[in-house]
Amino acid sequence: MKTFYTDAHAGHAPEQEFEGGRWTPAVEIPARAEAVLAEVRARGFGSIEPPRHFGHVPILRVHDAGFVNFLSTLTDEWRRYHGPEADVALASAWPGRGLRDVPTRTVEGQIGHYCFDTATPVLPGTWPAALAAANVALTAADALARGERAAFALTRPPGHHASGDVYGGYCFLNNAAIAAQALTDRGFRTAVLDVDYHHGNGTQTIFYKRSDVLTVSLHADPDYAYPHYLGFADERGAGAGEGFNLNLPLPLGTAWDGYAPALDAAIARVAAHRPDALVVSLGLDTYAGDPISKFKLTADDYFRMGAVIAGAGAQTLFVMEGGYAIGDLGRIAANVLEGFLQAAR
Ligand code: OKP
Ligand code: ZN
Repeated sequence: MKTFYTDAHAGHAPEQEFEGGRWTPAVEIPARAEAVLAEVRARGFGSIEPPRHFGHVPILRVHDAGFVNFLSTLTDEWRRYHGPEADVALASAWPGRGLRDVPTRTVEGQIGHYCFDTATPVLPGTWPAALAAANVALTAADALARGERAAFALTRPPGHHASGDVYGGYCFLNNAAIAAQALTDRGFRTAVLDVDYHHGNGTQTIFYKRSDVLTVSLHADPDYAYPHYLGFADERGAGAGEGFNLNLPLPLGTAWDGYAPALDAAIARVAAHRPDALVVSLGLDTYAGDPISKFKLTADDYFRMGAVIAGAGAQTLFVMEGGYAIGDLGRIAANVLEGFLQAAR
């Protein structure tokens, strides 16, 4: 299995995030991807290749042009408003209920329209890094189109919280959705399986009214976990997409005994869709040692996860999402890939 990677992600290196009423050390940092890269290289799964550049067209298949324009010019506009030294763009106000969600002339009004939380600082290097991650995912998708059984897009920043026109949750461009759309555009019947601890609200929203791309997610119940406002079991898709979104919210403290039956149900739904391509949003924050999450999977459980995913029988694109236990992150990511490869042969 090839891995696709570029060090361009390191341009997005937040020092702090605003969460829980205070500035805390950022957890979505370059060391995450570097740890995974080192372990994937050490295990020798296959070559590690740089992305090619696909331009804005495949990104605009998923994201709104105004949103892409806003993100790509945000630092410039932020500095115009807050002064040349300002390098952390973060919303201070949102168009909540009763207010008018209108396009305003200045960045302070626009940022609350395009962002949904305070945990996602935009720095001068953020847009190039986000663009590079989308290109990593697109290059890996192209490997599937060329016939590869599987590929690993080692992306950061992650993507699954970003919808067509809203960013947040450390995510800017939805790498997995962009890849899933590119595969669909090349004639693949496509499903997305999201195993990140947090519900992939962006991915769900992007495909919610469509039956061509199935979206399935296992995650911490939004009743107690971020992103709080989406990811409940009764969200099944709408219109033509009715029945093509499956949420499997899980309780606090879920370990493999509770996780495995839900993963089996998820894979059964995926297999019933008969996809040619399966895009896996590979979040690794379900790990017992994760600093921001409350599930209890062990390092060995990730071999099992990879093997179960192979059972879907589709060409599989792993796209990295969250996972913050940096000391073990490489090992658990590689365990998924190794479990998959052993079961898929
Ligand atoms: C991104 B990904 C919990 C605060 C959560 C944002 C989490 C974003 C997760 N106390 N803050 O899905 O791993
Ligand atoms: Zn997560």
